[in-house]
Amino acid sequence: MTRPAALALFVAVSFVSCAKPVRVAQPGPAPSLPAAEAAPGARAGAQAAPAHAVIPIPASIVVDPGAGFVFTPETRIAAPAGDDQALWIAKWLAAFIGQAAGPKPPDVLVVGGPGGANTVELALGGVAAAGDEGYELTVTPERVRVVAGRAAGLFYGVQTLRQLLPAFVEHEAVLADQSRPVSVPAVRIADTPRYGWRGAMLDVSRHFLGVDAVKRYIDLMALYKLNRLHLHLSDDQGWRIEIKSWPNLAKHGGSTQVGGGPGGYYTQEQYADIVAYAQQRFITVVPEIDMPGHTNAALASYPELNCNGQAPPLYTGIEVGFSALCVDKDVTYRFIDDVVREIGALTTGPYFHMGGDEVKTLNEAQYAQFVERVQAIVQARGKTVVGWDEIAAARLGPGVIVQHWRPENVPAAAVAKGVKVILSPANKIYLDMKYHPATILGLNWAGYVDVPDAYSWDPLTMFQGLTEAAIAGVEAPLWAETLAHLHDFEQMAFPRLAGVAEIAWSRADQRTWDEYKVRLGAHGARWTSLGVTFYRSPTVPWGQ
Ligand code: TNX
Repeated sequence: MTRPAALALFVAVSFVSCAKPVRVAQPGPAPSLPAAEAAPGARAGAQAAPAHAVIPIPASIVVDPGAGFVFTPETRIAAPAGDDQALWIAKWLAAFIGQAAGPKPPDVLVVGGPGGANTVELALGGVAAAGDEGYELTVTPERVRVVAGRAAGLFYGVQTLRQLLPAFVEHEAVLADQSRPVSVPAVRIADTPRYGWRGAMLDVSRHFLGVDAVKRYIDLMALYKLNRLHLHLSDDQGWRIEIKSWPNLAKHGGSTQVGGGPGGYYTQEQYADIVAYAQQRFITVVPEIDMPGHTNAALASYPELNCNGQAPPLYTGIEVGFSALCVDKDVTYRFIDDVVREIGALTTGPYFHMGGDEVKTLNEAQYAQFVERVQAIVQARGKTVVGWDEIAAARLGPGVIVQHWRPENVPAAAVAKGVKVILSPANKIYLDMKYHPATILGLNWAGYVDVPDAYSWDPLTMFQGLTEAAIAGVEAPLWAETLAHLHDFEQMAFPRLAGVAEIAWSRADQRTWDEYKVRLGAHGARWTSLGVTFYRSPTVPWGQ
């Protein structure tokens, strides 16, 4: 694995990385499904049309080859009385169908009991598919029924229904005179996720992405039942969120980006709007302020955060590891407390990501003390600490979550401390890694990661010494040194992000690349309808 000089620099000398190279457990071939339990798609030959193309594959799905449900202009969507989230989901579905099946979107009704014939019924109640996010979806010629214990499950059931609908419905501007049969196959699905943390990270620091672009990514995450959006809000090249008590962070620190472009930042109102937009789609925003390293933008904005009292110039290159807050000054901790307080108050979710990666200018004791002090600040502000795997070198309290990114590092130190881990192995799901040597965008320090490589691994066997209970889940970071526009981000995320979602949601014994690639191929048409830029990897049999 070669890391380009600019980025390799620090990982190689990092005092927080493991001293000895440790063998990484190689994932074996994924077990194939026993014939009796095989999902219908699994029986299709590699190039044959799958019986369904739902991603992530549900825990249990039976497709009935008989007649399915057909939306007509009279089809109604019924929501249970007294639940605002369920009503919002029903309206979302009506807007999604739009004019695809008739002259106007389906009517939404609020009902006390069953919705009747020609209805898509959303119901809250006890279902066999347990948990906060599970659901059951039944489609017959008479009606569609989604039942879940909680609203999140209804939302996921509706996303599954969405994927069973023809791809043309995804077009935003389907007009009534273009309508055509909108049918769903008859199915019985009972579904529940493997992991509670199913994440994607956007690096909006190296290149800034505006609010609409972030919302677009949120929408695409929702299609695949991802539920954590980690926003990397600060780095050497840019500070991207307004902090009212330290205004120069955004004003000066946010004024540029890699390559010297104009940068940008979210006002507090805009950030709160992103948080609310994500929350409606059952996605929790995880804000990251990376520290003590990756802080040049902050150091450039406030001289007092530097040990020598002098602000460095803004930085627009892609080196890492050269900057650090002055960890011996009290003002540093007042600064951090203000930042955690303001961002924490705007963030409805429980998490605060403190970064902690790639620091080369501090010694081990300084680093560990810093992590412990910040941990206390974050906890005092009522938030759960998340940090990159380097933080496992410090004393961590219960409830801390460690995000594993370095393929050569094993999570043993973190697991021994009783914390949970998020798996983001760079050689598998760093979405900024090039697909192959001719890929224009991206980096290659962790290797080339084509679509089968990103899919064909299992969280439990990826690293030595992990137990299922220690794994909070899986997250795919998208670093943006080389990505200037949303379509660049999309080109690197798709198709790989869909596979990440399946790794995080579906059981290992349900997954094989040969079966998955056929379902994945069917999503090309959906992405085309949505206008998503994606890489047409020759490893995937793309449908029409
Ligand atoms: C490593 S992952 C980094 C980032 C870079 C990325 C590029 C991590 C915690 N640090 O600063 O952007 O590699 O792939």
